[in-house]
Amino acid sequence: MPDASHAPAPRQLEVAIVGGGLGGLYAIHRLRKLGLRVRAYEAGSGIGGTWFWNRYPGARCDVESLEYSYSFSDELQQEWKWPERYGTQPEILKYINHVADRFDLRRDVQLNTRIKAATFDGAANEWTLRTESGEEIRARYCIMAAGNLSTPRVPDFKGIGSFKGKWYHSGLWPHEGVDFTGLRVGVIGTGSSGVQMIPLIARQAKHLHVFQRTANFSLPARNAPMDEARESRHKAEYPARRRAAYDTPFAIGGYPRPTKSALDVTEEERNAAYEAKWQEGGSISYLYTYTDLLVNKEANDTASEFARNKIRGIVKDQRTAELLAPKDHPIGTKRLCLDTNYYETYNRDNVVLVDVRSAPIQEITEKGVRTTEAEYELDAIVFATGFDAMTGALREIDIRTSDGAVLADHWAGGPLTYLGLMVSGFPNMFVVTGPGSPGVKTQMIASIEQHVDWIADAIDHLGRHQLDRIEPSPQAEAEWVGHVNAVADSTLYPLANSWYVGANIPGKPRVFMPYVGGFDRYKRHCDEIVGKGYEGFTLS
Ligand code: N01
Repeated sequence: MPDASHAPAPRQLEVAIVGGGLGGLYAIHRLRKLGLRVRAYEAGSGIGGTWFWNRYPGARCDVESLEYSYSFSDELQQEWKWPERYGTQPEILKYINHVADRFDLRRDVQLNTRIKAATFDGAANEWTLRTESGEEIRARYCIMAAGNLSTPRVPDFKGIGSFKGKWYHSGLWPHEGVDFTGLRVGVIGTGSSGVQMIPLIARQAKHLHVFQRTANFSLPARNAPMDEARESRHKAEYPARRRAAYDTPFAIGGYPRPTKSALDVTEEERNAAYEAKWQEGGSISYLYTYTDLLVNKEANDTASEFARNKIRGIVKDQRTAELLAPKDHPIGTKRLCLDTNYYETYNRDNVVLVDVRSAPIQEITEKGVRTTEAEYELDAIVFATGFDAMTGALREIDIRTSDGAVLADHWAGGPLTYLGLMVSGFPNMFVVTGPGSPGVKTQMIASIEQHVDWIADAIDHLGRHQLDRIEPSPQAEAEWVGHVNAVADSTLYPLANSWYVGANIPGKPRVFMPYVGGFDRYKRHCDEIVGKGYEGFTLS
């Protein structure tokens, strides 16, 4: 029997942070500046969160590297050199490690530590976190920075245990890499991860079957080595560029705001504009062609059809081209993919697209994948099947309070938050880029910095006023959730079966989770709430 008297005393902190990715690391830096005792707990054996886990071939950020970086230190943004227009996973992980060293963050990150439970003691106003190995950590505040796309999901296919080959998930990629040379490979899933890895796996594998249930729109990334002149110009104007970016819906600068409706111009003019954006590369650029692509179906149809025609022009086999041309959702209402030679890959002799919408996967067999039509013999299967997005990471932690509130119950019908930052009934627990926040619809690091700054200011405010508890009112929370949904309903986003609504997880309540009103509006709103004395929150 373990002797309780020999159990180590719980660690006492002011702020406990769950997650050692971009959010958790910035929280350490920011809160330390307030003189607080903080520590982040990270399940992985290294820092970096999403960029630590997602090591599949071709993993790369779809926001340009000059934008996708921390802005909190001008020295940092001046000294770091991005070699390419879009950062690869190894480059971004190297950057994150550099940041950790430069700001001495590692000493407050505990690796290989998964938080399994978090309980709030209402009398002491204190959270107790419990790790998988039973360690306890006590802290007045808890910051959940556990990521939005950090709970990989392998569909519950019958027979998966019987497969004699090897299988992988994009979000749990082996550190040593995978050599597919000479192998018969199957990739299941054609979201951003699948679209990035398929061209590279096709070049290595003997044969590649791509199992597609739903076609996704993908635009050319037009990746290239960093243009030095552009980099110097950008760096010379970094602070102003960041400010300008924060004044846009996606928190990404450098794209002129559209001024016209797609329906106010001739077809010829429209197609010329889409063509220019297609050649320029990048998703924001394309969606910024006209003001109404995400709010007016008729306008969107023009952009969707242009992209479909591009696919028809690239892919030689017209049956394959039609399968790849998405028709079930307006362009941009699911996360737009960016690719390098994705559609071209289907012109290779060793690549076959299998439509598992019309003939669904029935089971994984010893030999490979069996659909209702055929069995495909494979040596390796890659699941690019996505994540339990936005709520998965918190669902895996047993979060409750001493007066009986359980987060899983509170969120049974879908996640409820105020500003995406806090949950009613769960005082002193903050969430970084959670449901109800614009995070996933923006340049993520901008949202992370804005959220963490807001949280740090709130904690500082409480300290300066000898207060030790903050929580949103149920009414403020309900109004925010209503607003998030009303904003989504005024757009075309709800027309897509995406992970934004939890559609990829069987049984998950269908609720629109991200705030799509724009980073600029959101940031102003958060600031106004502070200006009104933390309106909607109870401070005590
Ligand atoms: O996952 P996804 P992801 N049978 O959920 C299919 C970010 N990200 O890892 O649409 C057959 O988008 C599923 O089909 P369907 C980015 O925000 C960014 O690719 O459900 N197929 C879909 O095709 C992105 O949006 C970057 O019908 C099944 C695919 O698997 C998010 O992460 C790179 C299936 C899952 O697509 C997630 O992207 C990578 C089944 N049972 C990721 N279950 C960049 O920055 C699922 N699928 C570039």
